[in-house]
Amino acid sequence: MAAAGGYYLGVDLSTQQLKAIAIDDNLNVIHETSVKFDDDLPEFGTQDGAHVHSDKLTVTTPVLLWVKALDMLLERMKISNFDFSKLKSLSGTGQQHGSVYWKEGAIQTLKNMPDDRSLHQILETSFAVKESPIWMDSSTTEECLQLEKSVGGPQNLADITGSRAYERFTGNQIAKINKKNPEDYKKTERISLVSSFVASLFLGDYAAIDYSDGSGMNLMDIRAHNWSQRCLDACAPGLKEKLGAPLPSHSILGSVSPYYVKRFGFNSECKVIAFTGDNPASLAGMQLQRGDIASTIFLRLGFPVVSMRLFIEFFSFKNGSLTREKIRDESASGSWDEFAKALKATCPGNNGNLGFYFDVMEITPAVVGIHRFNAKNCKVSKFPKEVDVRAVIEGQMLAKRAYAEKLGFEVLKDTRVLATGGASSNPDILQVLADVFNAPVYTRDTTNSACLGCAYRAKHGLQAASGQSFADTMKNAPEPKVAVTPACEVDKVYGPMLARYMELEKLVRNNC
Ligand code: 5FX
Repeated sequence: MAAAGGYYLGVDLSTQQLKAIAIDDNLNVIHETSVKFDDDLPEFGTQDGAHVHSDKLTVTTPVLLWVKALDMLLERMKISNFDFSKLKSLSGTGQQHGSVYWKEGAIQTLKNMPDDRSLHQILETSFAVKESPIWMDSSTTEECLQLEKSVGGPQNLADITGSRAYERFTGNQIAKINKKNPEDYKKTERISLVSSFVASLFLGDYAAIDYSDGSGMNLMDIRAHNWSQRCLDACAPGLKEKLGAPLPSHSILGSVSPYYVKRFGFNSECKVIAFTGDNPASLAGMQLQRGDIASTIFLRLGFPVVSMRLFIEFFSFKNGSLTREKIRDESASGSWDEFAKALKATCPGNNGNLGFYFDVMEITPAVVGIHRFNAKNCKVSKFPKEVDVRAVIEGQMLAKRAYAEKLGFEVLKDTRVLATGGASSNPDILQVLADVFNAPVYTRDTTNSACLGCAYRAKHGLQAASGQSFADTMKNAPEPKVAVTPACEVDKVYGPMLARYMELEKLVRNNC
């Protein structure tokens, strides 16, 4: 068990930024740093952390951007006098499904990193594929159909892996690379997920993929907790060796590479705990209890892995914060204050006006475009500005509730909605969330629950070795606080509106 007085680090490589949160032994946050890809690393020319290719379906991020971001993050921590020597362990998380292709020989480079050079300089030639496919990619429909066919249909694939084939899932992305760029695939000695890639950088060795993130690849037999040979064979040759064996999410992978000890003053005993996907990490950060709802993903604890995957599937929306920002720019002069004024100037239910704002192809429903309806259910091309603002927020919240209910979720008397992510610091948006769910919304001090969750997981990883559960580790953690409560009688508005939302969604789906 870890002695008192240590620090634990969580690292989160999300779509738009790399972030670190350190906590002390009492689980208090003692340090936060971030690197924003577009602003801090403009030389890579990303927009919102990604390159959207001309077909509008292929979405990638340069892998060296991620490497350089880690250099920058650690330098920033060093400049702010963060005491790396007190770190007992670290863990982390990454956007799910994205993949990194290590070139033949990269393992030797990783194991022998000279401390007088940046990671970016050391690893410049270590990747067979320079642009990593990420979760926003939807270019692999052909590969999905092929994979489902090879195992006897979508249901069979779901029985094995927990999900039907999805374009962004890693197996289909790997199949595309093998088909379109077979030379790159051949040159690849190891494939990491975004999460296990960052773990590898800290470890100075290839890090195992954890069971949880591995279940978002369309490749894992989720009951056997191992790769399904049928799925591997359907995607690309020799894949098992390139993936390495998956491990439980609390596994200690080893100590940090001597590179970090010499360059930043890490403790040589600092352990690297397996990294995982951002959605499972968020659950750890939010400390969900049975019956709670989390606002970025919706989950009731206590489900087996199959259902958990299904829940994450249903509650991953591509059109979230970026779509809200777009409407803020178009209808609220690019200002959150104006956006808040517009929300306050309109009433719950928006006088019957309702909108679907899918700036990019949504995951569920698979629809793109902006679809606005007036109170008579007639499609209109525009709303007045303040109506547009309320419509985008109500539409997003109604979608969350509608999909939660589809899976059997019921709002009970003691239901709490736990909000995380950027919008959780905006009380006016939270008010709509509370009203649509007719339940109080709770928030934590940090908006990044995935990163915080990994700082908690880092601590738990050390304690798990002596049999402690995650709940044991968390027993003295600060509780989330009530941020807003629902307005009176608001369920009378949103109850009927939810039914209308589902009807209109059907219409939009059929018309697209
Ligand atoms: C989950 O399946 C998703 O695709 C997204 O939530 C990504 O994990 C976002 F990073």
